Amino acid sequence: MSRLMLGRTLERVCKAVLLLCLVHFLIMMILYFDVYSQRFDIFSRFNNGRGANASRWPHHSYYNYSGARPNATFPSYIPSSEQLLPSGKPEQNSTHTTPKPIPPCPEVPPGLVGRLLIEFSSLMSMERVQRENPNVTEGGKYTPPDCRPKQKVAIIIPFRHREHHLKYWLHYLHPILRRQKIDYGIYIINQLGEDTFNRAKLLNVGYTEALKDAEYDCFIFSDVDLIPMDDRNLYHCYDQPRHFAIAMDKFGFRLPYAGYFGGVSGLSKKQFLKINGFPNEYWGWGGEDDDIYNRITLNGMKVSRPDVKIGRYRMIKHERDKHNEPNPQRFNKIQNTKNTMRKDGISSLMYRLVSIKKYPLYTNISVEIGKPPPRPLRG
Ligand code: BGN
Repeated sequence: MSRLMLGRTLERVCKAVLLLCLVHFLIMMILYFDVYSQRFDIFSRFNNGRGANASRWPHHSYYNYSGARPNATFPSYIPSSEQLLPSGKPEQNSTHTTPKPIPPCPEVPPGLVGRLLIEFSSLMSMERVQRENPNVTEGGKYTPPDCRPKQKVAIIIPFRHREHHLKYWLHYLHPILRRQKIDYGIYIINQLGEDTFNRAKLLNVGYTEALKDAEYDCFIFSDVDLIPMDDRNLYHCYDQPRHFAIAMDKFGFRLPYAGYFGGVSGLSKKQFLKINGFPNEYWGWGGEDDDIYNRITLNGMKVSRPDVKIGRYRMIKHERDKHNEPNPQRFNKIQNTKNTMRKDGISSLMYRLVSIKKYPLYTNISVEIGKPPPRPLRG
């Protein structure tokens, strides 16, 4: 009898041990496949479009979003922390957990540092600036990888013979814009030939050409020699046309006059079209920014500005440019904005596009914009 009891007990113990083994085996299998699938996924991210095995792994949509591309100058096979962040788009062909959607970018970006030390004495080379900004993609574009910005911003720089300034501008601005979580593209609008410079017409060209390239909704117009001294001066568009460069070193860090709108300004597409863009007929230095200011106020808008402590700028010192002499007609012209703005502007813009070159840190658009009309003979 007791033997029978012992036998049954032993049988039960054996069954229990067997069951435990089975459960243990099942848990091991689940864990094994889970870890394996994660490794599979990470591995595919390492190889996306780059390694010899790239085509074997599925393409993940977030690569398109972050703008990374084959042949990009990222260190090979080492994904940056930014690249490994999930995108807002669901991954196709994925059999496991869906990635977290990308949140909208915060109103105040968390990584800003405030006041910046800006100097132009250290040697600057384009290679150095390229090395410092590996996440900027071809044509000078960048999209934050970890949040969704509300606006897409085109930064337009009128240009002629200022390569030295451009290096500093790119050196300082790319990291600032990245910290500000701006989705942006940089467009250098290069006036070909040696005829009189026309800043506002080049800005109109920049607006037009940037829109052919991507669906921008905000346009920031910046001189190449102006560097913001505070990264809290956020380069996006506002409810009203924005004047950013309100406190330049050359004006003693003050606004030179109440209606000043020069240096760096920004308008949304809607604001820009409301004023028929900028005037095309200001040849040479001065007045075009005042005309733009007039257009803004005449169309019922007013200029918005940052705090004077934040809107500080350093200007890179330089000689006055050749072929950009003060325009003697500017005094008369700014009195007439009301009569000229409907016919002279983005609606009447004419130019010849000569080339578009995409460099690692900017897009260079070279154009012929003509020359000033002959002055009427006196008498
Ligand atoms: C103003 C210029 C602006 C220039 C600022 C700062 C004119 C128009 C006639 C009064 N305006 O005087 O274009 O940005 O100085 O340099 O010259």
